[in-house]
Amino acid sequence: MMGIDKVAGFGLFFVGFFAATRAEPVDRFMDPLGARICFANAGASPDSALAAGWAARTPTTPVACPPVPTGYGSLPSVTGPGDLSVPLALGTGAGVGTNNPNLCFQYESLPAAPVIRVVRGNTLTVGLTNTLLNTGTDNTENCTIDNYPLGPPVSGTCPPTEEQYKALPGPDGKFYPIQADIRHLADGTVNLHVHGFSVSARPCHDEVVRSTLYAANWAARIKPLLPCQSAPNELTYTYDIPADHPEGLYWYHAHRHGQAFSETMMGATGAIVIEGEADALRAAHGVTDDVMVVRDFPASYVTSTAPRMPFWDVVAQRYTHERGHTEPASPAVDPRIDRDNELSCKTTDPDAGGEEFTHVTLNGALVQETAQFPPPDSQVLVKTMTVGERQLWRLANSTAETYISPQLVLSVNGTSTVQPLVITAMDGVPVHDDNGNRRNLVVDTTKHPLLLATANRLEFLVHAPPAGGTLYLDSQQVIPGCTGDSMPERRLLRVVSTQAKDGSTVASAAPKNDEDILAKGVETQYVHMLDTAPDVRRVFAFTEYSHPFTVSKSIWIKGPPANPRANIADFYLTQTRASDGQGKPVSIRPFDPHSGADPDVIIHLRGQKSVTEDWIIQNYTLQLHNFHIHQMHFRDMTPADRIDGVAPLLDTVNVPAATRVPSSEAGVDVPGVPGFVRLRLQFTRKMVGTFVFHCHLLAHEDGGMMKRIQVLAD
Ligand SMILES: [Cu+2]
Repeated sequence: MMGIDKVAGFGLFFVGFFAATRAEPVDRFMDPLGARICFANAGASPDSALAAGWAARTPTTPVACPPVPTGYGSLPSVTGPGDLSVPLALGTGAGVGTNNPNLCFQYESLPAAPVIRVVRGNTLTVGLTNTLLNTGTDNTENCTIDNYPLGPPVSGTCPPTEEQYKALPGPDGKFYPIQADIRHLADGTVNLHVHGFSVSARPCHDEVVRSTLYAANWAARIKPLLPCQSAPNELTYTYDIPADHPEGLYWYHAHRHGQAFSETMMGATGAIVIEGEADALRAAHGVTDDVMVVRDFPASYVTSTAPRMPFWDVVAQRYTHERGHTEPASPAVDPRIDRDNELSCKTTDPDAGGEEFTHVTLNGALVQETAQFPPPDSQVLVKTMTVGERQLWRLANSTAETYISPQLVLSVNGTSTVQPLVITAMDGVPVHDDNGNRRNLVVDTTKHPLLLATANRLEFLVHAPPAGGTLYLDSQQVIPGCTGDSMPERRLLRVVSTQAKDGSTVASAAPKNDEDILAKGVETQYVHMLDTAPDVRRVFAFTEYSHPFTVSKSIWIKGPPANPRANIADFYLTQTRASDGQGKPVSIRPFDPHSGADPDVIIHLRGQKSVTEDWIIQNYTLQLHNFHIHQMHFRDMTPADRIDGVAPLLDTVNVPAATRVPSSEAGVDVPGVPGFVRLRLQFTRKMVGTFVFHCHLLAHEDGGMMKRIQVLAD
């Protein structure tokens, strides 16, 4: 039966958030015996000589992040024609709002994390140095997520109240910023993921489970360092970018399991542009680009007008309900899903979500929100273009937890019209038809709203408004489902035009759909993907169970938790069925990076060039999740996701929520038919290795909604 105590009411915010960061005893390599790893600095290191030398070293002062910009500005770039080497330091500073500690990837004295621009076919080397200082007792590990108290203090060696985590700087005078309302393992370790890159998953390349850069004052035990680490807080990543790698916008961010959410939300992100012939063609036509990075942070750090009441939006609703269950091929409900213990909603809870948890920044500057939409122009970030100018806008959703639904609105003489988006690339891949020929995709966002999940990128061509007119970049309201967070409309940017040198006040007519700057490149690696029959079919399930249920049944927590909490959820991703027999019963065991267990999916190439698989990802919950897999792009074959006939090639895709149906209990709604997407993936020899796939709402990922996949050449 569905107990009323499991209902998310006031607790919508907690359901989506606190629950997520709580689940996993993170770093079992430190303490293989279990969840509590709050120990003092004791014991021999696997590499004790190194650790001793390291402990004797006086850590340098953390790199200081540049001040937060007060207005919109283009991001600085690091670029070069061939192989590119980019030394980055992870530093800390003040974010927007009050007492909002930030992280940043700093390159020399640039005013923001650099846009790394590298031409495909070259090698990108990122030498990362972690300058954060850990302020835990004896500079060892702070408490695990599981011991962060939401209620009464937890006894033991861990700090008994969360007040201790708010102290800035730390009691030893050193500074490791801990975001007060984000509960996480705060030991200052970090690593790096290049999102969307089709490169090696081996350590020293794009590997995220084993790779660790410790805090600069780390004096406790360490794992043996990788060959590309000259010190525990340094790691040099090498990315060999294939000559046929899709050209477009990518991004880098912190991916340390248990801290990815916090560190990404605190700003440990940046953009990467992989350049190719399209850039040269645009440059020849005088078309520049502007990289726009959206980040998010907890709304509690800014004083804004009261959160706006969510309202129903028929268009955005499509993303949660209509899409999934009107699809005739909707997969059946897996009989092993525990329908009695799924997270539920009150019937009065809106599908628009609960409290507004995050606010956003654009290229580091705060996006103001006001009680009424739209806000007055004076409160909107402003950018200037020249009359007649065309630009490629490269928009990255680099948030940890926030959806963006971009829309362009042109206002001339008091009349506003939504402009079609002329899209050149999605998730870094130029748009192309099923035969591999490039095209631009013209999308009317009033009819087909685009929903950028955390990590999605969109590249589109923008014409400057005529003199006296204003162009706005908005984010439409997003309906995440009744256990999600509220995502209201946001006005991200307004554009005004300065007069052109020739005095003209209107743009000269551009060729239809900007096809004059459409490169003739062919996406060779994806041409035969759609007409290749899949070798294996798999089904995966996103599930959320109420915390008391999973705690009592889970095998990953020893005994009852010290601090049981009711209104929270646990997050899971399970392979439920597979035509090669790898399907398993639905898991109530969250991802454990150090379990040493077999990968959840094993792909055997058996000497073939590639293996093609079809995956159905089901969402049994009452909120949007999304699916991301490392090292590759996949085809989104879901019929409803096709735009103008194109099945998008993505690295991250939204999975709509389950339908919401009344339960036998009055006043309680439960998940009905799961939402789903149908994906085609092609595994090739360059993917041989072990990597991960997960929900890219990073609180869910940290909370366990992640799995490991291994590609074998055998
Ligand atoms: Cu999720």
